[in-house]
Amino acid sequence: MRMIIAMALSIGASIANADTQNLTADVWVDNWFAMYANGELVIEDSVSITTERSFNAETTTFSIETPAVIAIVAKDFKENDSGLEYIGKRKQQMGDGGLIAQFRDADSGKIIAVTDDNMRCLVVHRAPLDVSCAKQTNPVAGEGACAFEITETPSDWMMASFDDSKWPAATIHSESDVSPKQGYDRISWDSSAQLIWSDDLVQDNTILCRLEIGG
Ligand SMILES: [Ca+2]
Ligand SMILES: [Ca+2]
Repeated sequence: MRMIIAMALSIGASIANADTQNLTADVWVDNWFAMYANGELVIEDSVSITTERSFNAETTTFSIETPAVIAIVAKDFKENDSGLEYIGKRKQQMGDGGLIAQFRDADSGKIIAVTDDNMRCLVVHRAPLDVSCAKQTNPVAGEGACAFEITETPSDWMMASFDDSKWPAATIHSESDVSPKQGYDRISWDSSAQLIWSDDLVQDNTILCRLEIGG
């Protein structure tokens, strides 16, 4: 009996030692994202990626054990693997992406983490490989200028244990380059939170990004 009590006490102590934190996240992505915390899905953008013009911010509160890894898959809208949007219309274009997020302590409001170039992002969909594709009258995904490049998404890329040391650093982009649309102005962004993407806002359509909190 004494042993059982001792075990229960030690389990209780280990739970108390884990640093659980309630975070409120603001996330804005052109056009769509899903966010994981320590491998668990926290939120998916409420506006489907199949919506051509989907600009919206999401705010959510969740609890994590720190140190933690936040993983975000971000997608610029594309009509097909050519990477183009408004295909066949006067506005036919490549479209661009953009991502910003901030994480506050849900109780104190203190900023805990933000998107910036300390993050690492891997490009997993790039198209068109030649920008002249956007000028073609009949652009066909995978043909000529409209070739695309898909990089396999590692199955465990969102796990805290995943080694992202070979991924490139995220690139900070200016507000004027991203020209963030609806939803962005609804959030009071901390001055440290940066708009990020890979180094190419236009041709890189899907990126996987990781951010460490604490530790
Ligand atoms: Ca876009
Ligand atoms: Ca694009």
